[in-house]
Amino acid sequence: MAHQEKCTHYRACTLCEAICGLAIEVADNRVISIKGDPDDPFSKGHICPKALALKDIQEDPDRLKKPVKKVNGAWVEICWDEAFDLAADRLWDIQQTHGPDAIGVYLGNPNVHNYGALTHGPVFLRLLKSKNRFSATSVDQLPHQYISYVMYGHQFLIPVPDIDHTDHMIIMGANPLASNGSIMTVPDVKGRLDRLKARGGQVIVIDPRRSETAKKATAHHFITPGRDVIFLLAFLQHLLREKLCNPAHLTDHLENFDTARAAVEGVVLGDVKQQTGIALEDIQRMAEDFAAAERAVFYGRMGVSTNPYGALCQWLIQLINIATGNLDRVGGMMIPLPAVDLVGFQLVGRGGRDRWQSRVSKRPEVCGELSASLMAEEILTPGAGQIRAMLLGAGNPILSTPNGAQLDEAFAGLDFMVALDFYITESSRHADLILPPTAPLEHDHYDVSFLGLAVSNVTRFNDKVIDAAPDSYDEWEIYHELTRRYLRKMGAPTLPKKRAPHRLIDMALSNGPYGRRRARPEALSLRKLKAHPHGLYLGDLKPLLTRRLKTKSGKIDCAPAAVVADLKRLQADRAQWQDSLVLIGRRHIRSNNSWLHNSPRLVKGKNRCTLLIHPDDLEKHQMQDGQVVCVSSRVGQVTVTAEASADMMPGVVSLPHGWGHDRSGVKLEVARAHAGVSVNDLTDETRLDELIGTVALNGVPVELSSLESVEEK
Ligand SMILES: Nc1nc2c(c(=O)[nH]1)N[C@H]1C(S)=C(S)[C@@H](COP(=O)(O)OP(=O)(O)OC[C@H]3O[C@@H](n4cnc5c(=O)[nH]c(N)nc54)[C@H](O)[C@@H]3O)O[C@H]1N2
Ligand SMILES: Nc1nc2c(c(=O)[nH]1)N[C@H]1C(S)=C(S)[C@@H](COP(=O)(O)OP(=O)(O)OC[C@H]3O[C@@H](n4cnc5c(=O)[nH]c(N)nc54)[C@H](O)[C@@H]3O)O[C@H]1N2
Ligand code: SF4
Ligand SMILES: [Mo]
Repeated sequence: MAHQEKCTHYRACTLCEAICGLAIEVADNRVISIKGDPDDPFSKGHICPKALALKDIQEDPDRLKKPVKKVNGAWVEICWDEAFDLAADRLWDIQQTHGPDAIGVYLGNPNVHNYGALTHGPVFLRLLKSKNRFSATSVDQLPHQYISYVMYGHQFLIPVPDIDHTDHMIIMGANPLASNGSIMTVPDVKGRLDRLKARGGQVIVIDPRRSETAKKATAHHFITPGRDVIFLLAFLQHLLREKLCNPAHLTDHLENFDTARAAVEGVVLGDVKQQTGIALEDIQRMAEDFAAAERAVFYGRMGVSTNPYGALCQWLIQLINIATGNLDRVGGMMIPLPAVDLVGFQLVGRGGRDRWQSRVSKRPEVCGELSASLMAEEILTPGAGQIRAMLLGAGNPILSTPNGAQLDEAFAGLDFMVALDFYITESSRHADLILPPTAPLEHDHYDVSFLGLAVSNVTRFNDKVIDAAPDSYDEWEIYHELTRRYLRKMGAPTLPKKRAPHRLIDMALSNGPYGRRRARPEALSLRKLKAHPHGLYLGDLKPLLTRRLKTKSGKIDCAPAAVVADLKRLQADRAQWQDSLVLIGRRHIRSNNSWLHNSPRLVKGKNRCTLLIHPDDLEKHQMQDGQVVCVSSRVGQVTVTAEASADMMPGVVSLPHGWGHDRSGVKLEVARAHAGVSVNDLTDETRLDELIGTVALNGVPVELSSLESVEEK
């Protein structure tokens, strides 16, 4: 092959929500180097260690490039044509025999980072007409979507912190210094928090662990896991009772504010310190400081989302921002206006709840899907409508959803599974057929999801960086082929033509808020974006939520009936609350959920899959730092090294998720050598936010024992 000159491609990173711009040097179709792109107007050169793993994924010998089919327990490469036919035939036959719901679908996190999956996946999934749809949403951001649906009228009208202009930020249950931000697309959060503090602002972190973010903050308070709802009620009650409320510009746009006030004030809190670990006076002082700040924002994420009261928490957080006039205001919580405007262009549904129920335990659908916690019972419980086959799209639910061991058993008994994945993982190893899409750098990219959650209005389109091997399929092409073959089975008279996702983006850009139809002659188009591969800055966030509300009344519903009613559940639960040792999760800057542990450069160094525990708790259990201990919960047990850490709240232990790569049949050589254990072998599929089915991944009651005492039993 003739030697090619080195050239630099500019490309957004798709490995987390921060979507940093990268400058990737390539020669001979190989990545030479990956650096931050200083000319990206949003990320300005920021990069984290994970971005370099894009090269490892590209060159990973374990990455599948051709479809594989399981024959007598062994994987055999087959051609794409045979693979598409096999998938369509099997799914079709199963639906013909057992009905549409016999196929379950689970969609994982990388779908939202891959625009081809978003444009073409839903077309195929609609054909399946299965009510058994699951995704990572119910182990993640579902409370945000649901609360936006009930209060603002659309699941994707999700406000984000205007971090660059605020003077006062409370961060509850998020660790953006490790995660790089979530439901807040914010490259270089560290730099932004530094600037916030440099302008005299306050950053207050509420977290059961003195996290990396807590260490950067001006103040940190330990909170007992799962008790944030009490903190938030105490905070809001103080604002309401001390007349610290002033919704200001929002006043004419609110409905049911007095109902919300009565509901919140009606909760008798009892001993707040005993329930939350934080003194009532401290919470009240925080409320006063928040109300007094010129521009303030209250932000809550994973720790309060994956919590038994996640929806209540997100509702109260919105109310705090509303009551202090900080919603839809510079320096507060604001709505981005993305160039591809899913909400305005009606490209996705508004959301909903309880339009159907799960078969076995009759739990409600929320925002178009069922809780991932129900997957195993829907597979394992016989009867009409039982799931017999699964379509797994970019997900690894055995490591990422609760009671992974039970799901492992359930997947093993399926009649058929097809997985869209380029790895043979803990989950896809159960497939009969794996369809591997191109790797992240091998397809073009427009960030349909995260530009809509960005702390500035920005946009960028990037071409692929590396040419995939001939006869490779992008995610959208896989879905397109599946759609065609399924339609053929259905006897459809015409089949859809191939329409690449970039063409849909071009159309959406033209019709969007910066498009040809609105803003001539400066209009955005795909052509213009292609000419600006570093991305284009479209301006700071502006107040516009009140004009975009999609509720029937056109106002913000401050007291959605189902949410207010859920306070009763909280009241009933409180009587049963016990103080036991509880388990929470954590993320590390060099991890990415379950699927980057095959990158040698990311897993090197000291073992990170350890149980963090306060030294006093170690002593209480007569254990030592570095000892291998047994952690057990209602659903299972794992053995793991204990690591003493004064950063933990006493009574709380922490284990990261996404590990546990030693299951038989996993084809991830590097990950197997750094297997760790899966925290989701401990998380409990029955611990849910009962209102919407989000899994309470945090605050799981656990017991500790030393290995010797386990062996004696
Ligand atoms: N205990 C606990 N559990 C958690 C969490 C927690 O904090 N604690 N976090 C939860 C959260 S927030 C999330 S988002 C979930 C994530 O859970 P999942 O989405 O189920 O799992 P991932 O680990 O992201 O695995 C993604 C899979 O997609 C594959 N993949 C990567 N890119 C692509 C692509 O472009 N196309 C296709 N087809 N496949 C691809 C990878 O190889 C991998 O197998 O985990 C959740 N689970
Ligand atoms: N490096 C890295 N970055 C990632 C990911 C990754 O796996 N690795 N995953 C990405 C994904 S999919 C997501 S959704 C985002 C998530 O990003 P974040 O929302 O920032 O999530 P975490 O980093 O898990 O931080 C959650 C924090 O909540 C705390 N916490 C646990 N339980 C409670 C509780 O009951 N109350 C309170 N107040 N706090 C609690 C934990 O100690 C932890 O510090 O990160 C994304 N970015
Ligand atoms: S912070 Fe996220 S988007 Fe930025 S380089 Fe790291 S992984 Fe990529
Ligand atoms: Mo997530």
